[in-house]
Amino acid sequence: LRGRSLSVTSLSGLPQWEVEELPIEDLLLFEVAWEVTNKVGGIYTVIQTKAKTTADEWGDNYFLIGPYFEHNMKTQVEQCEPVNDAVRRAMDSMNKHGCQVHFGRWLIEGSPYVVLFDIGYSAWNLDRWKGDLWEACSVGIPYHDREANDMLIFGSLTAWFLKEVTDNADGKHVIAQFHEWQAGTGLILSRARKLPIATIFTTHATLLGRYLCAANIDFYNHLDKFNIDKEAGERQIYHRYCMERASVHCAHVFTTVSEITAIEAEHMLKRKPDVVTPNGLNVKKFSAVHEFQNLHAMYKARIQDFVRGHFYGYKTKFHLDFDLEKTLFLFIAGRYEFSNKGADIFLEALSRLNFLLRVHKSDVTVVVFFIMPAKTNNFNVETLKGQAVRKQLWDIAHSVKEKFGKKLYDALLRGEIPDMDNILDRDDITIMKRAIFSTQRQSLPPVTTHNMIDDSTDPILSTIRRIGLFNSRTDRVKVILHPEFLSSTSPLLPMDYEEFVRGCHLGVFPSYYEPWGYTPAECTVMGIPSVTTNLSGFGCFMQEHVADPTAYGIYIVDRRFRSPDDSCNQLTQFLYGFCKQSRRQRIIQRNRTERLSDLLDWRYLGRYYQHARYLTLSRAFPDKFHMEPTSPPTTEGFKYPRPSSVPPSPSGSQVSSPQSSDVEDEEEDARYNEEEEAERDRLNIKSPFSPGRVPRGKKKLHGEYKN
Ligand code: G6P
Ligand code: 1S3
Repeated sequence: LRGRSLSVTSLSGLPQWEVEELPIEDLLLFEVAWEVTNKVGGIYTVIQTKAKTTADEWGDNYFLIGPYFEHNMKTQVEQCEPVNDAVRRAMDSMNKHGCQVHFGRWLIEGSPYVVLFDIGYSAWNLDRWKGDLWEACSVGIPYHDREANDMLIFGSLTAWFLKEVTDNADGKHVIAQFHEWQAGTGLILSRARKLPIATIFTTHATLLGRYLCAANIDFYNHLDKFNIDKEAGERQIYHRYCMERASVHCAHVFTTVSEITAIEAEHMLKRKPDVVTPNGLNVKKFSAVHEFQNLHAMYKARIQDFVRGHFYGYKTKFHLDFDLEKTLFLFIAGRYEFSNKGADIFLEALSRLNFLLRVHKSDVTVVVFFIMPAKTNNFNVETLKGQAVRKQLWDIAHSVKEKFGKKLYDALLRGEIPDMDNILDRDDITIMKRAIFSTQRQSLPPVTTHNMIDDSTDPILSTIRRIGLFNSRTDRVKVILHPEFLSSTSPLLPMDYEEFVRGCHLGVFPSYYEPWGYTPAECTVMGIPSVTTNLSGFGCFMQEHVADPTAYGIYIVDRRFRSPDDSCNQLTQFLYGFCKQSRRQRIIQRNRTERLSDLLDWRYLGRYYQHARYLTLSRAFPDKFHMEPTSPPTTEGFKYPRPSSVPPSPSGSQVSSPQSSDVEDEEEDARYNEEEEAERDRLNIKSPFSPGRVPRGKKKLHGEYKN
C-alpha cells in the first residue's frame, strides 16, 4: 500500500516541510521518563510542554510512563480507568503480581494519560532485577547508589509493563521513547527480551559531559582525547555510564536535543544521533498584540516594589539612591551548577560592567538576580525587615493620603482652596518623621535573601566577596542572590517564575554546558531578550536559524572559539550595550524578540519527534513500514530574516541592536512605526496550524504500510 506525506505549510514564514503521516489508529505510543509528573529539571519541561501537540496527534493512543509519588499524584493527576484494553490488562496483571500501577490523566494542557509505577512498593524485587540486568548486559549496580537502584526498579517495571502490553496489543504496533539514562534500563531489558517494540532513546545531556565540564576541563577542545572509561570510573559513575551507553546502543533510533550535544554524544557515547529533536515550548499567543509589553510593565512594578524594600534606607551611605525608572533588572536562573551554567563568567562580567558604568558616569543602575536553589536556613532577618519597612511606609503614606484627601475635599466643598502649609496636622508629621527615622540602616543591603548553610564556601558568595560587589552606594551594579525557586506564595517576592521573567529586562545564561537551555527560550516566547552561548543547544539553534540574532534580542556569547577572558569581555560589551539602550529601543527589541516565538513552538518543532517515530518503525518493522530515502527533514539553510528596520551591518555584531546614542529621535520613531507595521502585517498571516490540521482519526498512511 502506497501512502503519502502531508505538506505542512509555513507558520509565519517558517519553511514548508513534508511530514510523515502515521496510521495512528494502528499504533500505541509510550514515552518513558523519570520526570513524568515529577518536576526535577529540564526534561519535565520537554514532556509537559510537548504533551498537547503529541496528544492532539495521537489522541487516546498516547501514554506517558513515570514514577508514582503520592504528592504528585494527588496534586497533578486525575485518576481514571484505562480505556485501552492492552493497557488495562497489563496493569491488572502487574497489580495481581505485587506491583502498584496507577493510571490517570495528567492535568496539564493536552491531558495525556499517565501510567505511574510505585517504585518503593516493588523494591523487594531489586536483587532479582539486578540479576536480570547483569544477564542482559553485564552491568552491576552498587548497593549504595540509591538513585541507580531506583532507576533499575523503574526500568524493570517499564519492561514488564511493555511486555504485557505487547502480549495484548491485538496487532497494534508499539513505539516506546525513553528519555535519559534514568529511563534507559526499561529499554535495555525490553530489547534483551526481544519485545516487539520500536524504540527511541533520547539523551538530554551525557553523564560524562556534565561531570567533565563541571570540573572546569577544556571539554570541547578535547572531545576526542578523553579515556572515557577511566573518566567515568574516577568519578564513580561507571555503572551509570554503562546504563546510559547500553541504552544508546540498544535503541533503534538515538536522538538528542541539539547539534552540540550530538557531537558530544558521538564522542562520549560512541554513537552519532540519528535525529536531533530541538526542544520546543507550548507558545500561547495573546489576542492583544502588545499584551506581553503590558505584562512586562505590570510585573516590573512588582519587582520594583521588592527592590524598594531591599534597598531601603535614609540619610546614611546605604540608602536607596538610584532612580527606579532608570534601573534595569537582569537575572540568571536554573540548576545551581556554578560554572556549567556560566554564573562564574557572569559575575566577572558584572564586575567589569560596574566599572564601565562608573567611569562613564552612567545614570543607569543594574539590579541582578541570581535565582539558583542552594541549601538555606530560611530568609535572613535583614531582607525580611526591608520588606516590612517598605510596607510600613506604604501604609503610612496611604493613611495620610486618606486624611489629606478628605480635608481637601471638605475645603473644596466649602469653596475654599485649603492652606497647604497647614493641611497636615502635627501628629501626621510626627508619624511620618518617625517612619522615616526607622528606615535608617547600619549595613549595606544584603547580597543574599536567605541564610546560606554553606555561606563561607558557596561559589557565588565567594566570588562576590572576591570581586567586591557588595551593593554599596557607588556600585552601579547591585546583586541579589535568591537561593530558592520563586513562588507566588513567598512572603518576600511573591511572584511565580513566569511573572518574574516578564518583569525583568534581560535574562543572562552564559552557560558552558547546556545541551539545550530552556531558560533563554522561555524568555524569548515572553518577549524578553536574553544572553546565551554558542555552547548551548538553544544558542546554536538561533545562530543557525536567525539571520541577526542580536537584533532580535538574542545575544550569543562565543564560548567555543574564544578564551574565557575574551568571552567575558564580549559578555560585558553585550551588557553595557544593553544598558545604553533607551526605553523606546528596549520596547522595539522586545517586539522583535517575541516575534521569534513561532520558531520555538512545538507545533513547528514537534515534527522532529514525528520523524524519529517514523524512523524507528521502519527500523523495527521494516516489512511493515518503509522510510523514504529523502528523509530526514531539515531546515538547513533557513534563516529568520533580519528585521526590516535594521540597517545592514556585519551579522551578529552588536551594531544591529537598537542603540540609543547615535539614533535621532525622529529616525527612531520612524523605525518604531515600521516595526509596528511589520508586526501588524505578520499578524494578518493566518497560522496554518490551527484550522488546517488534519483532524484526529482521519490520518493518512505514509510510506508503505503493508497490512
Ligand atoms: C512596556 C509598556 C510600556 C512601558 C515599557 C517600559 O512596553 O507597554 O508602557 O513604558 O514597557 O519598558 P522598560 O524597558 O523601561 O521596562
Ligand atoms: C537538561 O536539563 P539540564 O538543565 O540539566 O535537559 C534539558 C531539556 O532537554 C536541557 O534544556 C538542558 O540544557 C539540560 O541540562
